[in-house]
Amino acid sequence: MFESITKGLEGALSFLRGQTKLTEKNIREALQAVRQSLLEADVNYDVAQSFCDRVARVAVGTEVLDSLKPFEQFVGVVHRELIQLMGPVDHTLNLAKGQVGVIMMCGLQGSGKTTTCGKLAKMLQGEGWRPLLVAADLQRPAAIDQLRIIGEQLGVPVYTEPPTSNPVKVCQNGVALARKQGDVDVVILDTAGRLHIDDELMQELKQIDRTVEPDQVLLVCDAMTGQDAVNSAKVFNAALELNGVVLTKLDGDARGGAALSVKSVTGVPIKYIGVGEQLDKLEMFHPDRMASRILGMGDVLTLFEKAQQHFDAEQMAAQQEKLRKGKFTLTDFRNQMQQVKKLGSFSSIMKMIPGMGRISEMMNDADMDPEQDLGKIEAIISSMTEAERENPEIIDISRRRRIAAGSGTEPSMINKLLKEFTNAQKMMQNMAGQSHLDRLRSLQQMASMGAFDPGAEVSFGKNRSARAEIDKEKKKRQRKDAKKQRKKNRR
Ligand SMILES: Nc1nc2c(ncn2[C@@H]2O[C@H](COP(=O)(O)OP(=O)(O)OP(=O)(O)O)[C@@H](O)[C@H]2O)c(=O)[nH]1
Ligand SMILES: [Mg+2]
Repeated sequence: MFESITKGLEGALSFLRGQTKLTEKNIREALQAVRQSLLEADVNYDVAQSFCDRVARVAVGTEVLDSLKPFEQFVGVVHRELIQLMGPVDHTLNLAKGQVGVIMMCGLQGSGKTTTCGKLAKMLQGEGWRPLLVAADLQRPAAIDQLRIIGEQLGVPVYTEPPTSNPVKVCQNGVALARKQGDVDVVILDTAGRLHIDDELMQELKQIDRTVEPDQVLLVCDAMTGQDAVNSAKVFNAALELNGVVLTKLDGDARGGAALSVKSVTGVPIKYIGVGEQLDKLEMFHPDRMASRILGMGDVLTLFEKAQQHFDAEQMAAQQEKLRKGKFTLTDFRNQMQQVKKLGSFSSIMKMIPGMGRISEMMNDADMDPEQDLGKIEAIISSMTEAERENPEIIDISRRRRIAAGSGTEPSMINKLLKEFTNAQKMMQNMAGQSHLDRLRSLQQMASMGAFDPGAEVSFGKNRSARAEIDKEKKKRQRKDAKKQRKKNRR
């Protein structure tokens, strides 16, 4: 998501790295590069222009803070203005318990309407609502079956009529049925798409809007189509007074043009974003988090929420307890790996951690495949007996050979894994013994090394490792503390 615009902005902003002061001249030069990278990302021309004008006004007028470098100060302004551009936050669907809310989905062909109907039903279901899906796309006979299958997957009812019926009638009948039966509190209408905006489609949608009076009309836009998505949003909004946009396929959108322009051009907020084909790949849109992602600053909040949704709380608590008692085994190691895997691919997780997006890219460039490595580790642990997982020290040469054969790896890899595991075990035991304050201090030290600054040159691998850097900091602090103590004792 947004790889190319992130790279473009990084390049544009790095111009300010070597500067000691923000001046009108260097701000102007940096902004020229920012504007160029926005246009390359397919951001609407007027939007890019007025964005840069605003950043210039704010940056020039900003008081120079001694504590911030010019680069940091400027990135701060760009971050805030990006949030302004995409915001404010608006996830409201105006549903109320005891009433039947109606959400109408519309959009061009293939934009992701039907899939998004399913994703939204799943999300609402998770929040305790009882959805009904209505198949009002009678253009393609297969569309009805597509929605029916999605409904079956989710255990959500789907209202259908034969393809010879009329879409307006289907919507009216579906909503009437929901009101009568009383076991549904939100109806989601899946309407037909067209290759291009045409009058017939608009008339059909307007008629549904007038007769059914949905509480929400949401436009589904394919982010990959950039400015075309924004232009179609303008036309749909003129005809239907949209309540919001769902921007789909952001997982494949490297440029970000639609995400950055849609609100500004149409005045309609982005409410949700689609980040994958599966039905759980719908997220609420947070302009601040999106701005952080675009600037390569990560998105820890989304990662945290995902973890809360996907992690098995009981299992985690049990593992914490084992950790505390110093009983962390290979079985726990595998369990944790499996839990983390539920969050998504390795590279998608890395991108959400500040400063890590780059590292993941570097791994890709170096042809490293963490996904494959993790798969191998899992295979190795699964090829061990229960006793071996609990007491890895019993793994001798012949056991090692057996495990390697069972997992399709080499005995040397088993050695490596056991060594890594012993290190991880030690580290975890240390962490478990640390107070909250100590853990915070470790984080602070990492931050001071630039680990959370997207542009900082964090040394890793070939140079001094992050661990050594932390140890050095720790020793320095200890020496300082000891000196203080000696001084105190002398008094
Ligand atoms: N990668 C990705 N693919 C998506 C996303 N949303 C939808 N798709 C895919 O886009 C294609 C079209 O999705 P549909 O839901 O059938 O689109 P539609 O708007 O209902 O299409 P019509 O009914 O033909 O107008 C499918 O292959 C979906 O799996 C998303 O957020 N990310
Ligand atoms: Mg469809």
